[in-house]
Amino acid sequence: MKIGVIGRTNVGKSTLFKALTLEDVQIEDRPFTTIDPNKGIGYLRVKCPESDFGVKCNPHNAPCSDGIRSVPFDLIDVAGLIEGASSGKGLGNKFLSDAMEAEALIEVIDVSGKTNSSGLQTSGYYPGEDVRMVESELLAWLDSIILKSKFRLGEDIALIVSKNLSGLGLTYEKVKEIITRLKITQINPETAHRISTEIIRKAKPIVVACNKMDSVENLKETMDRLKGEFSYEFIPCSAAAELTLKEAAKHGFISYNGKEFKTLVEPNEQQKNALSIIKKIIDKHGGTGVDELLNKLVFDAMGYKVVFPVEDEKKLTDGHGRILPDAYLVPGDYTPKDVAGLIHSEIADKYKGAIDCRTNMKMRNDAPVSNGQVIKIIV
Ligand SMILES: Nc1nc2c(ncn2[C@@H]2O[C@H](COP(=O)(O)OP(=O)(O)OP(=O)(O)O)[C@@H](O)[C@H]2O)c(=O)[nH]1
Ligand SMILES: [Mg+2]
Repeated sequence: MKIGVIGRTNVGKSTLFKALTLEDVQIEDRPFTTIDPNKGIGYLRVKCPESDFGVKCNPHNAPCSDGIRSVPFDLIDVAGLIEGASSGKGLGNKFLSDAMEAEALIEVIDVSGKTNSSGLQTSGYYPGEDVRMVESELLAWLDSIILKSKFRLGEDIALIVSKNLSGLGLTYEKVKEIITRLKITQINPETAHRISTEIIRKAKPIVVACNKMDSVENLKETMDRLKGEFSYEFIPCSAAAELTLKEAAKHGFISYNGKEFKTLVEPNEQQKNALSIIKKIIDKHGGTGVDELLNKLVFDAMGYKVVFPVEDEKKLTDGHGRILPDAYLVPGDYTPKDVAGLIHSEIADKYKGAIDCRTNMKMRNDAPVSNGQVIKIIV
């Protein structure tokens, strides 16, 4: 599963990317710091089923700390968008195809209003302007791709359009469904725009990260205005606070479970100040907002689930004796056989059924797996 990070320049996209991946990427207070895309593995925190079974897990693909599993997914952070990108301004929009390969997008805005439309410092800027701009640039970019679809009378429009959009992870079936529903029989600027709008609204879930919430006084006012004006999900967050906590935890100074942190080593004065500022932010907002952002996107908007496949349904181990070794993010309609295919195509070929390890009952082969399910594939 892949998520793309997009947004106006200098709003904190790379900071969020770094907070989720801990990759060493460039972060600076100036426009267009990122030029080439940053790609890495991000982690989503979910409850480990170990306590439900009274065992201690021995993770392989998804590390566990204090009963919280960090489940991996692909993440890509791209260059900043500015007005007119679709007609070549700034860094243009070629990098958008990298981000739009992702199944879903996090759009970052600076909710503090301290970054203007050129990515420079200001005050009182309304970030809804960015939401509007990003949407119109995405639409203009999609329109231009769809308008490249040349077909003769009688040809399947969906087939031609979906070929042009194939890099965006949109299947023929999805494009066909959109074109049929919108009753589109020809491609022109007006129909192309209707298809683009439908893709942005329905086929590519977007959640807006209202970043830099640590640096804003009128958060509620801005959030209310954004929610009143747009139909996106808006989540306040502080990527910088999340990054500081993740790095401190990585170096063993603190333990951090996504909600609260505990100091493990006596901090120096500078660290003490930084942690006390972050504690105030966390106490005020109930966290850094980053977990909530990911949960909203992955579970609510994308409808994904986490599954824990095992080989031995009694010991909950894999072939190497590791307890609850893996956690996978899967689309909501995945059946046990689809999960088998994720582990290995050979396992899918030999698939004979699956067992729900909580109930010890055989699972239905045609029903989707449930979120948090521990399953044994019978081969
Ligand atoms: N106060 C505050 N500052 C932040 C936060 N996140 C990022 N910043 C700052 O915002 C500036 C830009 O951060 P980047 O992550 O480089 O932003 P970007 O969107 O990737 O920028 P470009 O790649 O240039 O488009 C840096 O000075 C960050 O330290 C946050 O949560 N709070
Ligand atoms: Mg960047």
